[in-house]
Parts: sequence; structure tokens; C-alpha cells
Amino acid sequence: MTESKVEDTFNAIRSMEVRGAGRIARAAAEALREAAVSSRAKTPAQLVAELTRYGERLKESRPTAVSLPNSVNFVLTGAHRELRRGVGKETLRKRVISLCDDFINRSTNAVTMIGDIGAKRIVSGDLIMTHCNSEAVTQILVTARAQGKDFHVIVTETRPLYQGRITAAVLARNGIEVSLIPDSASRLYMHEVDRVIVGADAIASNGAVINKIGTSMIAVIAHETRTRFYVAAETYKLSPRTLLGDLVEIEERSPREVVSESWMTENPGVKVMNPSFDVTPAEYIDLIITEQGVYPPQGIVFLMKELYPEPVKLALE
Ligand code: RI2
Repeated sequence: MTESKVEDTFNAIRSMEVRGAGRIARAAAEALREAAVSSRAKTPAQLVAELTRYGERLKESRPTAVSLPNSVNFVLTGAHRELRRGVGKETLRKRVISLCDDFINRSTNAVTMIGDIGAKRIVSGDLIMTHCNSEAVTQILVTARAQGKDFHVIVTETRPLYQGRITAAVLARNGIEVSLIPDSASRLYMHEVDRVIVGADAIASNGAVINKIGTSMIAVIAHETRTRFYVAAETYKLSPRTLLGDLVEIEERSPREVVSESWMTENPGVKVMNPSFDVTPAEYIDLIITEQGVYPPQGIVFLMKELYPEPVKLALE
């Protein structure tokens, strides 16, 4: 029962039935919560071993969004801490359940907070561009609209999976004027745009942002026209391992998301590439809007060291 729930969540994340960096992090915490509730482990050590195995499995579902390992590690680190303290199995189970709830609550609160902070940067009359589908970005735009601000949003389709259509539909439903454009039309409209706002799947210690493929192209175009470029991201999108020199892995997805199976069969000489994310260097980013405040990308490392001291400590040991 438990194993199959974890596998269901693994498959839902991998197939992108559940997608978006924040949502997959919460889905992993929910799966671990359910695993803790229904576990038949006989000892605290067995319970922690089981959860660790499930957590490691969930982490393997998608490689780029660091929110996923940060969510699993938040729960597992707490579970191991309780085990070392020598608590009984039922206490440990309750503690794990409350850690999962805690992560999920923090995550939803962070999105709300980002909406409140980011909405201050939206001005009536703005033309805003966004790419892909980010709940942090959507929250900012919907909050600004609820405050009575009038603005227009250009949403890129975001090939190959067209998540831009989701964003456009949600914004329109919230009374926001919205236009959907092919990704390749970004430069044509950029000279009219006041600010670009995108989400993030991971943020490196040097302030580089890893987000949906095409983000860096839009950032370069925004730079050309001196258009402000903001990133909206909860702090669990910070990648502490990048402090130790690790690179963020870029997910390569199936070519079938780009062309049909029959097209591939008819054109065996063509290698189809489908990277899901790209890296936007810090110099193309004006601000990173987090639930802990607004940071220049070059300053994000200080927040990272404060929130994730462990990797640094490990490196110094
Ligand atoms: P929120 C998404 O990844 C997009 O790249 C989006 O910008 C980012 O996660 C952050 O989304 P995917 O899962 O967490 O669609 O702000 O590949 O919702």
C-alpha cells in the first residue's frame, strides 16, 4: 500500500502529471506523510530506514528541481535526528507526520508571501512577460490584480509541453489581460515590455537561476532592451550543494515530447534533443523575490549559507 503510493507519486512527478518545482516538493512530502501513517515498521530504526528508502526513490523522479531533494531532506534529517534522540516508534511517526505538514505549510505560505512581496513591483499600466508556468509568478500577478492594478501579461507558449497555456488560462480567469505568443516571438515584443518575471527550479550559489528551457534566451533579450528581469522563488529552490561546487543537472526528457514516434521512425538520421531547463547567469537577473525578501542574485549566497549551513560545515570538517 505504502510502497505503491510512493511509486504513484514517483510516476506522477516523472510523467509531469504533477509538475512545477513547488508542487513536486509538496507531493514528495505528502507521499512521505502517507508512508509514515501507514507504515508497519516494528521499530523506530525500521521506520526511518523505510522512509529513507522512499525518500531516495522520490528524489530520483526528476533531477533538476532542487525543491524535491530539499523537501525530502527536510523530513529525513528530522527523522534521523529523532532516531538519534532515542524516541519510540509512535513518537517518531508523529514527528515525521508533523515535519511533512510543516514543509507543506511553509511551502504554501511562502508562495503567498512571494505574492505579497512581488506584487509591490507591479505597476498599473505595466506590460509583463512570463515564461512557462510558475505558481510563484502567478501568485504575484493574481495578488497585484486583486489589489486593483491593471496590467497586461504576455505569456510564452513554452514548447514542447505548452505550460504557458496553463498560465494564460489561469491569469485570464483571474481577470488579467493576457496574450499568448510562440516562444520565438519573445524578441519582437520585448522592446514594449516593462518587466519579465519567471520562476525557478534551482538557484546556484553564484546567483545563476535554473528554470524552464528558453528562460536564458528571454533573459538575454531582456538585457538587450534593458528590461527588468525578476525571478520568483521560494527559498527551498536554493541549491546548497552548489556551495560545494556541484553543478545542477539539466534534465533531458524524451524526444517524443518534441516530435511524434512516426516522425522519428521516418527520419532515423535526426537526433532530437529535449533539454528541460537552462541556466540564466546572475548578470542577466535584477532581483530574486523570495518569501524572506528581495535579493540581488549576487547576494543570494548569504541567504543560502544562513538557511543551509550543513554543506559548508561538512566541507570544513
Ligand atoms: P513553481 C517548472 O518546472 C517551471 O520551470 C517553473 O518555472 C518552475 O518549475 C517553478 O515553478 P516544470 O516542473 O515552483 O514545469 O514556481 O518542468 O510553480
